[in-house]
Amino acid sequence: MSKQKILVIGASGQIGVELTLALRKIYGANSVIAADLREENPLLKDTGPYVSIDVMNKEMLHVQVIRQNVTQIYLLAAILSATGEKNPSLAWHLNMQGLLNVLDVAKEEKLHKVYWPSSIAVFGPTSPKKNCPQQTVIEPITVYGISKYAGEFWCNYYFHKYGVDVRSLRYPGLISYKSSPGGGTTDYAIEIFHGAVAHNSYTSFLQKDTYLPMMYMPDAIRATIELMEAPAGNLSVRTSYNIAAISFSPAEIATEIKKHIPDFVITYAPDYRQAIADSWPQSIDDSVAHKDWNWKPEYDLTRMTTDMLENIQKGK
Ligand code: VAH
Repeated sequence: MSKQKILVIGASGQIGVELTLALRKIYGANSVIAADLREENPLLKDTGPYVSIDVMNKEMLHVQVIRQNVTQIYLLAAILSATGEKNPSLAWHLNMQGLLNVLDVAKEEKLHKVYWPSSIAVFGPTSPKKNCPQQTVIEPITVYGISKYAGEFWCNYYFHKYGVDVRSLRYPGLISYKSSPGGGTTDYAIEIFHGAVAHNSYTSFLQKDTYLPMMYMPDAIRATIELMEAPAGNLSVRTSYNIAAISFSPAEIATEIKKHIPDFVITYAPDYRQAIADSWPQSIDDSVAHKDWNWKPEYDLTRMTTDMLENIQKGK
């Protein structure tokens, strides 16, 4: 395969940091350029090149792609569900124009591949709650979900009309300890671990029986890389693939944490994010991803909880 040069836009974010580090392990430090509008995340320091890029500035993006001989772009920059509801027009503009800028540059420079994440947030209250299928009624009620669903159709369009090999996953809520969550409705499932370690307690902004599809970050990173390395001919989905790992509620994850921290106490104070969570499915059918590129998760709730607590306690 010709030498790859990967540009990760949004590299300082929750997913971007871990994806950049994983890609550098595979392709070599100098083959993966980390880019963000924000400062370089400390976890990326001295691990490879870092450039400041505003994905909304298409001309600047195009110049960087040419100057750095970029062959692949991973676009992680986005405004997530909870933050998006506070500033709908900014969320729509950034999530949509950022993607269109990347797709246009990929078309014009004939890039090898593009990765862009969608989310289970595309589903809405009229989608099936359990084992929500790849294709079903999809009527998102958040700006984030609307922008992700619209983005899926743009990816499909650029693939079929211009041959841009853009690939996408509908991430569930992603849980990690390395960097802060990004302003999503599923952030409680990260905050709860830090609350448990710091002061044996956490107040959940979602009700105790709010089941949501979730995934541990190592599974999400592996899914992303496995999708990007799959033979193009195996891929039947060019909007975005459902992927799944675990579904749990705040009460269930609290019970799992109590196995490690017996006096951990959870309380509940639902806020505006409850309505967003209630609009999403509780579990996802990812049989198409399994069929097309053999997707299989490796972390369940028990294994994730153990790993999260061990690493957060180490970092204390
Ligand atoms: C959010 N973490 O909460 C994101 C994710 C399925 C949710 O897309 O907005």
